[in-house]
Amino acid sequence: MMSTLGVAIVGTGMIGAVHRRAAVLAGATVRGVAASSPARAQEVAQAWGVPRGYDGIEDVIADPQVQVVHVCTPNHLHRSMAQAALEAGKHVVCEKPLATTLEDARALAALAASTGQVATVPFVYRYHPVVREARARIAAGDIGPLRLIHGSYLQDWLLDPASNNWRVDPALGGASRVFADIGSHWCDLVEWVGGERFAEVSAVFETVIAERGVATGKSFTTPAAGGDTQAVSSEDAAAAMFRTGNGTLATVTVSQVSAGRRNRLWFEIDGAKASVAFDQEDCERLWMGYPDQREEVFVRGPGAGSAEQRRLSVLPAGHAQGYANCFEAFVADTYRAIAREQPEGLPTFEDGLRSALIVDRVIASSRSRAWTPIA
Ligand code: SOE
Repeated sequence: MMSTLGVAIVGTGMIGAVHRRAAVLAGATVRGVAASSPARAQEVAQAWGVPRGYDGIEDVIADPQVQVVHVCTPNHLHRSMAQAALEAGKHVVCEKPLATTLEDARALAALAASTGQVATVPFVYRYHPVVREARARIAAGDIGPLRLIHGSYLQDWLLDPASNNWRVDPALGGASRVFADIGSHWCDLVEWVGGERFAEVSAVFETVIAERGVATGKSFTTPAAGGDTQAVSSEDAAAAMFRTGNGTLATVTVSQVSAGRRNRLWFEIDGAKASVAFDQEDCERLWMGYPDQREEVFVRGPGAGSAEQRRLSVLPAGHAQGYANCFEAFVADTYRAIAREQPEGLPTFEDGLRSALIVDRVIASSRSRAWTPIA
């Protein structure tokens, strides 16, 4: 009998725990965990009930029981950790952004391609069943040639000036914060769903909170106000206009300071025959609008729609699925690829590199204030 896949989780923040749950549900065995210190790794290993708390990445890659390394650390560590794991012959799931520079993303994608190991990046919003439905309908020509793409990705977890996080510090998060962190998801999704690639960009970055409370290491919680503060240099919000290779205009607003918007990734793709819209915070429904006063809402479920929509609908209609299911499907598909299957729409290091290129050009445009080619 084939033994189960052995995996290690590197990084124990919110997303490390999400990776761990998805790995377990996909049938893997979590062999151990690495954290910001050996003591913290031991603590989390105990809490998760996994055999090993690794001292660091060297310890992880030396473990022969580990076939897959999940890199869930702050962004500045992605390159070295993913590289070490690939060079040790492991498959890798690396959090986005794949790297904090285009050069590092290029090196990682080239290394992954040369090893032939599976290397994926969790652009997980591709795994909402109704997103797959939108993609299938657009590919089938249901909305006609694209006329306009628009949308936003808004959050509010950094609205409070007392809140802070490693993402805010360019040394740890990279030169772009909000665009690399969440604008990257929007671009990946819209290019993948709409089937057109952005060819040029004009972008503006805005830092609206100049000073923030000193980072505590605890994200997504409301911190106490009144402590020491530090200057902020990364952007809280951004606006970007793109033009695709086919000439379609796309616009997006991204923000982490928009009250009441917790994780509101929204896009609309308008075609010559119909428009299609998706809202991540209402992710069981896909809206379509027609010029003859008809509107349609497609509801997620295994009983209708495209093959991929049905495949990813693991619960009956009306039994809400969401973010965690997307992550679980993404990790399960990564493991299927390791078993030499070819799951549809699996985001790889090539997609991570594509995203790094877009982010690099968005940053360049925000600095030069000029339309900038994405090539
Ligand atoms: C924080 O902005 C965050 O957790 C991102 O890092 C994720 O990629 C996004 O899916 C949700 O928000």
